[in-house]
Amino acid sequence: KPRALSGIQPTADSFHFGNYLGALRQWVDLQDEYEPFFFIADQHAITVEQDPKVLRERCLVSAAQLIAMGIDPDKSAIFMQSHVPAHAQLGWVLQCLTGFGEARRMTQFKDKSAKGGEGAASVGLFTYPILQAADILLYRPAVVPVGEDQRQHLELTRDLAQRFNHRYKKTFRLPDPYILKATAKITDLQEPTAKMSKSASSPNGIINLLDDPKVSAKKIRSAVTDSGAEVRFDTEEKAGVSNLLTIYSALTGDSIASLEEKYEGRGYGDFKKELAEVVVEFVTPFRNRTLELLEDKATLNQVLASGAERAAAVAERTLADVYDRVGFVQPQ
Ligand code: AQP
Repeated sequence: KPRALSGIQPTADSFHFGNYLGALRQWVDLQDEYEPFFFIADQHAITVEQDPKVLRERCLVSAAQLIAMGIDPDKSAIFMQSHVPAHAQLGWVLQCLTGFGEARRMTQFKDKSAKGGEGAASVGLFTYPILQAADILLYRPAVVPVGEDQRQHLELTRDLAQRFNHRYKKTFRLPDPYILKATAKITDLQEPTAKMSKSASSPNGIINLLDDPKVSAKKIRSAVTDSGAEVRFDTEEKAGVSNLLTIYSALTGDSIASLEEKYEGRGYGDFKKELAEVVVEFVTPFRNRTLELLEDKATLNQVLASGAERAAAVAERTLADVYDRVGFVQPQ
């Protein structure tokens, strides 16, 4: 089977609808067709300051959420990035292959360092896309399921793979991003042209999977729409309504067209109220399952240990090839 690989940062108390609909749902769907490797990017998390106690807790909550949403530890290797040292080791080799100007062009660094100024950002935040390239290339995956915001990093990954293959010997597979157009960018409920993001200005713009379902329902009901009254998909004129339609369609499997028809002649109030019910129906069992899984930390840790073992077996083989090809002496 071809492999699939992706990761997610454990940097919030809960994953949000952007993470879920943009990427994580695809992880679940790809499990049968691909050999999947899914990791929690704790090393990426510390590119910005983290409270160690909170980070450790969030790592386990992240693992529990992945399992609760349907990532099956028997099918998929679920692991912590830091448990597989080959990520950081290949990251170094790839850093030596990356141009400074090339790294500078990454828009996410520009965005994320904008607040405190470039001088205040860590070097790790700057080189993070290169570590991400290592995360991916180690597993020689065919596809990397991510949201639209990761497209540029995937392009860098392909460039670095190609450069290495060309300079040394064909070692890496050029991975394709797996981005579902319909849900590639879920937007903020209060600011419907911006990406739904944990660093959003208002918590009311984000639906967290682990929030109290009543709170999520309220956030949907108070989502920003427009002064019109027609439930119609139009990202230019009706960004808010379009985003809600996207979420509605993704959660129910109903097509956008059928939803437009369903709400024809009815106002936004009805539409939002019924979407809120759909959301509650989705998040309630998810949240209960996650909390249940968190009661048995020993089992969670065991899933992570066996995931890391499976991942390391693949990653170490790739790293050995890389070390050999760049001219390192093999330890005897
Ligand atoms: N709004 C979104 N729409 C679609 N996909 C999204 N992803 C994130 N936000 C959206 C996808 O989720 C996966 C995990 O992303 P991450 O671990 O890099 O988390 P993130 O991008 O740091 O999440 P945030 O909330 O967007 O954080 P900040 O505020 O730090 O930028 C990725 O596949 C991503 O594409």
